[in-house]
Amino acid sequence: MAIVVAGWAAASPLTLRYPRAVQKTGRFLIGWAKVLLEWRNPRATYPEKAISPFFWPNGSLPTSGEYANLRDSDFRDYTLRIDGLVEKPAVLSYDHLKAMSKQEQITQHYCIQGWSGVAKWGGVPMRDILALVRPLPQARWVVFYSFGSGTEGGLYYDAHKIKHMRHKLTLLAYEMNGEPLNVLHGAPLRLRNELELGFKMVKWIQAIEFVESFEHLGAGQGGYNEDHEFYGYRMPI
Ligand SMILES: Nc1nc2c(c(=O)[nH]1)N[C@H]1C(S)=C(S)[C@@H](COP(=O)(O)O)O[C@H]1N2
Ligand SMILES: [Mo]
Repeated sequence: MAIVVAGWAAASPLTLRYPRAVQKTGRFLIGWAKVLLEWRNPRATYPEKAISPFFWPNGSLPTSGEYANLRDSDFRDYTLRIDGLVEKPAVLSYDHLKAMSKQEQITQHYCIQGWSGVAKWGGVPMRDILALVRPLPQARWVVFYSFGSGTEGGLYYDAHKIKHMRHKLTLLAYEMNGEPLNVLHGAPLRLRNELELGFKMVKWIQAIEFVESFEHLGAGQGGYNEDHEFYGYRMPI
């Protein structure tokens, strides 16, 4: 412990000064190992009795008038825009999404801060969305844009590997524990990608874009927390 604390104290002046370089060095040193970890499926589903009585919330709620109006009319007028590198861009209404075939799963959510929680999620599998919009061969990443901002301002977003969107547990969830998803946990729609950590599961989704690379978005690191908190863009559990 003493060695770890001493090493941390000695390195901090440098790591605080050059966080982006530390982020890139980390990716170089262990990024490949994280890719290997994505091959393993997490212990995916749990029984009803495992559902957590309290599920910790995280993130800043959207503050825009647009979001407030949608929320006040129970998301009746909500539409999800899906575009970018796809054959058939789409704008799907809340009713349309709920009329698509629903999938339910009980899974564990892991936040990088160290807490976790089990909940039942219900929604539209991303593979069905892919079948609808038909991504072009160049599409490698799928970017989820929120209605909400991150803690330091600027739109919250995150990019996901397209392969993960075909995973059987990747969901656009509109239900949590059998109830319509509440505002705190991401209404009307939030992502579940059970292969990744919590910060990648964008809440209050307003649009989805298929891209070849994410370098032109934000600070170019693949997501809000990757840009602002220097996290890696792949965070397998
Ligand atoms: N739009 C948006 N989505 C977000 C966040 C956020 O700040 N803004 N926080 C993320 C983090 S760090 C976690 S752990 C989960 C928390 O989901 P929960 O509030 O349903 O527990 O949401 C993720 N999605
Ligand atoms: Mo998190």
